[in-house]
Amino acid sequence: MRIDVVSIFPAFFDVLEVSLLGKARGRGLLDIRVHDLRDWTHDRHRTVDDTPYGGGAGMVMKPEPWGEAIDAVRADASGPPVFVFPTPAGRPFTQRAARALATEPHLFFGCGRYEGIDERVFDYAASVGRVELLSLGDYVLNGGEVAAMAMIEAVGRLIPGVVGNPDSLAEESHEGGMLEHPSYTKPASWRGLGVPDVLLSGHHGEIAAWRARQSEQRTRERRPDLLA
Ligand code: 6GU
Repeated sequence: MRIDVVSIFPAFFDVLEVSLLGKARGRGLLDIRVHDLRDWTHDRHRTVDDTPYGGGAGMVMKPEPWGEAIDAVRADASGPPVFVFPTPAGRPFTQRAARALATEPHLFFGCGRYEGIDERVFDYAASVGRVELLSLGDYVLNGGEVAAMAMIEAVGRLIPGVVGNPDSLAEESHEGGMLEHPSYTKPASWRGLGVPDVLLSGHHGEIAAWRARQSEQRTRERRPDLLA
């Protein structure tokens, strides 16, 4: 998969060089290219924002650098990417959304700052490809960078070969519509705290049934919305 990221803070994405995704990049499974939006400005101050039409607080990102960024990435690719714009005004980014994006050969992440990006940028991107406005949740971050990082990690780990053992993907929270069961490892007693007997019993059927009950109970307590 190819991923192009456009941001005025490309350094946010330096950490994509470490851990599982860093390894996947080294192995050629992920081709991640991070770009500075200011490279597509032409004035001395490399301006990317301006005051909002209609008034109001804050600044809005100007459309021209974004248009050039979109065109430059398109010109350098075989087909149109899916354009993802992280924004608290987007549809919820869920595991289902991550699975859908993981099947795409090419994603473009546009990271906005300030009060947002001129709306015409989304209209223009939609005229040349598919556009997804996606939100991590009901709270506000200072810009799209941290949200894009979360989305890139959630999508990247679903690409075949990135996570070593594919079985570990199937059993996670949000893959079966429920939260994952609790996990334990050695020692069997730690600071006076034990491990549920059933996990030490060796009865695979009973273990599976216990885990299923734990998943359901935990989902009922913590995330009743998932069961509704
Ligand atoms: Cl995707 N962007 C920003 N700026 N804030 C957010 C978000 C995204 N998701 C939740 N809060």
